[in-house]
Amino acid sequence: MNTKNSKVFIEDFMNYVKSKDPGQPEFHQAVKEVVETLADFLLANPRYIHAQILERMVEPERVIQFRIPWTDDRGNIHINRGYRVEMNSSIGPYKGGLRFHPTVNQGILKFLAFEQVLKNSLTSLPMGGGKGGSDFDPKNKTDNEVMHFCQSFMSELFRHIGQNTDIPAGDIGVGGREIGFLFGQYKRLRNEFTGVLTGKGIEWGGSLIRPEATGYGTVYFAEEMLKTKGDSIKGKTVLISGSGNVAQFATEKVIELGGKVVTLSDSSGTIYDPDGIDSEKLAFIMELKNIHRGRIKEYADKYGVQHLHKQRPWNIKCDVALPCATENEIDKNDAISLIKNGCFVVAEGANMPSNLEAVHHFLNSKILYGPGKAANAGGVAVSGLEMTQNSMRLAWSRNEVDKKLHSIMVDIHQMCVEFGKDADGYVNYVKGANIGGFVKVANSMIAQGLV
Ligand code: NDP
Ligand code: 2IT
Repeated sequence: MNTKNSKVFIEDFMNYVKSKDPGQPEFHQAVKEVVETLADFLLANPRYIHAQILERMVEPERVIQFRIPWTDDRGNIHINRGYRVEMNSSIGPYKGGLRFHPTVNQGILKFLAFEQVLKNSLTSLPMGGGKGGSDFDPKNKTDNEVMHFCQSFMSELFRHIGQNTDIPAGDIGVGGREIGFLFGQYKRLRNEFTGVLTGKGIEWGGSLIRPEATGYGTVYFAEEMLKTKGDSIKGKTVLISGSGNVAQFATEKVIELGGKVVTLSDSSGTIYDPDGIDSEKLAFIMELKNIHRGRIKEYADKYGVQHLHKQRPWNIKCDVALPCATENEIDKNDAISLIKNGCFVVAEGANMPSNLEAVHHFLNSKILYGPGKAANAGGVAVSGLEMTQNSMRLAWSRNEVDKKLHSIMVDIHQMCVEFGKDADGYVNYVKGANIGGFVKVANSMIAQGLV
């Protein structure tokens, strides 16, 4: 196999992956992005090919699928499907979020778990990779219904997880409220209080800065990328998509660093505020989204700005784009439009928000492009720090955790530069993140034998 050139290598490997699981396009996409940038490295380091590391890495160590029956407030019975993909435990226990969204299926969770393995490795903390969730839609459900669903979900999941085995956290549709209900049920079933979940409330074992960590980390990463050009976020016009956990705290950090965020969005559309979202307006959004669970359009109504119905932010002029909503929210046309309008930094708060054509366009245009597995690793990194604090039965101050988060993001950026610098000096952060994340996992797999 190592005599083949990389194009053939990539094609052969993708045929292998697709023939095994033909119905999982998002998983194929995530694997392809990695294999495209790893091929030359693997061909130059054939021991990874001989050990079939890639073939092993695309095969989850375990996939759990289960039934989740629950009743709504009117007494109607609903059946959802739950999953946990335990992808790779070579450098630590499985670690990764839970997503509650109607689009969740095994292929989506495999893409997320595959990304998570490399991302967690990049953090330098001892965490393997996993991802789980359900096709349950938390929209328009009462707190009581969400609690009953979470209790039913955990009534099966609890037997598969544990503080040294698999430690879930939040993702789309799973925030502080859901983690609370899930933790309560785990504790009740196991009769033990452990750090089995991260993103816990601050009064019961959570870490300061965990809610902020993904958004802050993404902006720290963008700031590091800008530094390589002697530049900074200060004074930059920034587009952000989404208006959930990651988007909110990315906005907060951009404001703090002197940038101007002009958009946020949800699945119904985008608000465009040319004057910029300031701290007061952000507080309104946080209350709207986290307490009233309303739609972003209400911001447009309140502040008299445009709501672009069913549109994404990417046609608006900016310097920096931070996609923080969901996968494949930037296609090739969006990428072209972004660059045409002057955007020269893209840092991904979301997982795989750019499709492959968009990624190729960013790289070919030689802009600063930070892929999700590097740029959004701050969330899981602080989850790792939450696990450390739980093990020590201690809690660190806000400043201490934030400093550690910042230094982890600086280190990840540095690793991307080390492994991703092309001959012409351009830093291909995709290549850097993929090789940087891969090596430790691959070496550990070889050291641990065929398991
Ligand atoms: P939230 O559920 O808090 O917010 C998600 C936001 O994205 C909402 O505004 C939502 O709008 C929007 N969104 C979700 N799906 C779609 C869709 N199909 N089309 C358009 N908009 C959509 O999730 P998070 O902020 O936690 O997660 C956002 C992204 O960041 C995800 O890709 C996640 O995997 C990633 N991520 C999250 C981390 C974390 O710590 N939470 C860590 C690393 C990455 P609506 O309400 O209308 O659905
Ligand atoms: O995609 C991600 O990194 C997350 N959703 C966070 C995972 C975690 O375990 O904190």
